Amino acid sequence: MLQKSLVLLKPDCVERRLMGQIIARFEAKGLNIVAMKMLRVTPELAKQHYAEHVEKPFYPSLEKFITSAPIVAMAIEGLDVIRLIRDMLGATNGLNAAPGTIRGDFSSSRQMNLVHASDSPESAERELSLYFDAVEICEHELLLTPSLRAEDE
Ligand code: 3AN
Repeated sequence: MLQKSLVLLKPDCVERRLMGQIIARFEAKGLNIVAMKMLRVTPELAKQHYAEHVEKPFYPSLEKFITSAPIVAMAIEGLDVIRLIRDMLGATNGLNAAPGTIRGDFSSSRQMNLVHASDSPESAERELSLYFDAVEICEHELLLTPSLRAEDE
């Protein structure tokens, strides 16, 4: 099933100059980046994005981190892409993430885990609308799609 996921390259990713390497992994996998922008998350946006965590004791530290430097927001499209990107990221805590995953290869932290990605179709829809207007999504089919998967996949 063709889906879109909201992916954020977090402040640690931008500061550590890992943006290119991580975007390259999504491209190499054959996923389609259909929107991308750099922005600074405001405390208001942080509270909306992390609505499920706002009441938790670690929230102030999480908000301080996510607002500390610019991030890059992307909408990435592909078959089963919500699960697929979560698998590519690995476990939330970089210390537990399997080698070969993005966090497993680049992060040793629970908070500074480099990348966020939507965890369900419902959160993808909610999160995409927080970061992008509908007109900012550049719907296009890659010309090389026939080289990436069969017509019936
Ligand atoms: P993921 O980014 O894998 O979806 P979430 O949504 O569970 O993980 O957590 C988002 C962020 O909230 C984490 N990157 C981390 O900074 C923070 N966080 C989550 N759980 C905890 C916790 N138990 N203690 C401290 N921080 C946490």
